[in-house]
Amino acid sequence: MSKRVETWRLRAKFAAALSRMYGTEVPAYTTLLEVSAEVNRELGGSQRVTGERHGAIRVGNVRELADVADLFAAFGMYPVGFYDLRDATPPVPVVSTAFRPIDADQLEHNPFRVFTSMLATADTRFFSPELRVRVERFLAERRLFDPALIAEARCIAATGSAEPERAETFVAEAVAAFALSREPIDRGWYEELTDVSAVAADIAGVTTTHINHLTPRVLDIDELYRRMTERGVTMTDAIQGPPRWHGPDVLLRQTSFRALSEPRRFRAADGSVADGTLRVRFGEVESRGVALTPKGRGRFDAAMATPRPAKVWGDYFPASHAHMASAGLAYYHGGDPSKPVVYEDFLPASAAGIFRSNLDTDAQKADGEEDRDWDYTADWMAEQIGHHIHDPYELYEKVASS
Ligand code: OOG
Ligand code: NI
Repeated sequence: MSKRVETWRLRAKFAAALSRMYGTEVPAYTTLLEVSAEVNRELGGSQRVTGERHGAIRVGNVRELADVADLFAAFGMYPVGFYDLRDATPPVPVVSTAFRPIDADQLEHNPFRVFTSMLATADTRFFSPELRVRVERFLAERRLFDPALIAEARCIAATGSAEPERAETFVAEAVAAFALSREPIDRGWYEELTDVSAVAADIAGVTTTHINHLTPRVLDIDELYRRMTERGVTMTDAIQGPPRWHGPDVLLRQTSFRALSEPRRFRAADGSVADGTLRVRFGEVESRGVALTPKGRGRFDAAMATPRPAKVWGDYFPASHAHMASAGLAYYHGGDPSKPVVYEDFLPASAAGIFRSNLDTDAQKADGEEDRDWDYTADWMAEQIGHHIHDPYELYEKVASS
């Protein structure tokens, strides 16, 4: 009998196959991969860093999110953290989690992660009760994933491995679920949602989901920014997250560029179908630093809240890992300051910035509706999708002590 394929191998295949698909869909992504690999090579990047990616997807409701959770569990990716992007300025009408491996050895094998957002249709600031009903009906009628694919994912997750004969097709079918669709888009519906929020249109204006971006990790994001600009790719104006400085890099720094318009087909009210374009996807690159403890994160948030974080960074953070460790600001493997624990998660303010960098318009609040539906919480989401949502700090504690 041939050997079963473990979840981490499935995850590595899934990440690689998504990357190949996205490269054919968004050519600028290939340029980004080339430049990132070049920078990493020059800086002696490890195997893990060069193959590392995160993706982003967006879904419409908890049923779809539950399917995503079941599907990703087959790849050893579990929901970690809860991000409420409605809190951002300006707000984005989604709540999110990130699916990723959670154990140190699994992260070492392949750390692929997917930031996954769900449309907050219950938030009356964005959706009038009448529009909410129509959006929810539209979402209830579509099916993002073949039930057979989800059933198979559940089996794989339960056993922790797949039959070798099925592994390739399982991965291929999972990847296909995130391809950009050629289905005609109902123009009137898409435009109505765009008036509320471009994100709402991207999520609920179409009958499928798609990879929104795939992001390589680079060791020097400032250098990458320079080289992409040299190649004529216009990056969005800023690098999101903490400033560059001479001390240890913390958490996550990211930057993005807008993808070009992509051809899509639209159906008009009279039923006729015509070619058009949409500009919803983009390129992004990230560099990752050390994971901060709650105490370190408190300092981070305070520094980021100042008008010029770069100017005051040294008032908030010591300039060496040894001092970071002794002050209890960051996680280190076995407490050894030469072994920082990599930050594996995301930053809500940056995530909202990434969403925004890609939109022509911000979300419009519904007139006179200042009420907010507070029901979206991590516990609520966990219960709805039937999966525990891990607390990132607990995971870092565990990784640091293992
Ligand atoms: C997700 C944006 C968040 C990141 O890297 O912070 C994100 C999205 O645009 O769907 O991917
Ligand atoms: Ni991203």
